[in-house]
Amino acid sequence: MFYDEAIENAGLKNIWEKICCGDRLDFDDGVRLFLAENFRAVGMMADFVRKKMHGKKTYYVINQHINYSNICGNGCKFCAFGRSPQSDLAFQLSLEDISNKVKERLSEPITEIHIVGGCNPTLPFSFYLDVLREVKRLRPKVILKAFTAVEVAHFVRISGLSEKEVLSELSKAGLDVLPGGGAEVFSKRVRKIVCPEKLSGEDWLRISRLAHKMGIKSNATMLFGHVETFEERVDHLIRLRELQDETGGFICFIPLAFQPSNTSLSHLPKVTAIDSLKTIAVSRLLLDNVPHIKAYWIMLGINTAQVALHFGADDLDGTIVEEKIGHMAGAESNQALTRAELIRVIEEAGFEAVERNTYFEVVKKAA
Ligand code: V47
Repeated sequence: MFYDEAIENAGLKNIWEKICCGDRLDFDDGVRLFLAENFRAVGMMADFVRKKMHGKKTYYVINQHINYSNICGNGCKFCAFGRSPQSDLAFQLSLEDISNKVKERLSEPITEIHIVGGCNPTLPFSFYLDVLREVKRLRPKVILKAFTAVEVAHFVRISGLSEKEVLSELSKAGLDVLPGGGAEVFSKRVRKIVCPEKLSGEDWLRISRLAHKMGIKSNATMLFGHVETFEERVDHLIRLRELQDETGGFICFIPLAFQPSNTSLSHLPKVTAIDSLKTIAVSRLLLDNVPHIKAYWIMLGINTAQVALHFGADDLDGTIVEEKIGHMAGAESNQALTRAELIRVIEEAGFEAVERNTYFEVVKKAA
């Protein structure tokens, strides 16, 4: 078989044998995959696993992103979005602004609203609960994917409540799922360089664990292509896999390609397509217990995201509209795609486009 020969020539035969037997890959396998010169051989293995799990299905969601504020005290070096409260470019949406953003798109078949922002020291916890209640009032059926573990930790600080109480209040106000942001790379060394003020990797994992145990599912991300080593990427993936073994609460994993423009790390080169494709493939191969791998077209660009569907990814995220975090850091992709554009990109790549909701339940289309 062509697969066997290409993979054997790439020196990856024993990893391929493990994959074919359904055996779990270990840390060293992960590092070897990143170091492999033949990225196509790594991609073939990931494609094999992806096809076994999802066949020709590629998912997308009709969603809306709302960034409520860029005011943030964390000052992460990779971020072009956050601003101090004094900055001319600082913004803070009022409850009415957010309400209007939802109202403007009420006629669209949106199934997910993704709400995130900076850790704004001036807003009370009640604001976030009001946001959830208001959005659910306007769109009762929408799935609210809001506030990362970083924001949850911030709400704990400003409210004086415990993590469990904060999550419980958010859930009562309408929160359904936590988005995967803020995980960055769990390594202490990396966080000390790129986000020393942010919650630790252990804190991120603990809040995710707690959410899962309370019945709140979540996503997970990894921000790659800055100061981290391949070993640190593999460590990140294995720590996510361990938590997933324990809780089963992660729906989807999203490798985020670092966009350097307008950040304190703007001297770093842009992530290449090869590195992005390899990272997606290694993620698919190591995260054998996470059902979905997202090729987030905002950060990858739509062309690389399309190819990523052959490298282990089975999801493209969605229509989005008004993305700020990646675009302020120089992402060259569009701000939005229509459903027709997403379907075209998926079908042209040889896959079957399936509309999903946040939980990856298939959305029945109106006839
Ligand atoms: O947490 C910040 C990352 C994340 C940059 O859960 C950057 O479905 C690249 O988490 N270059 C926010 N990345 C985005 C995110 C996300 C997106 C789409 C779907 C989901 C989901 C989650 O973006 C941040 C941070 O890790 N980020 N700055 C940058 N310059």
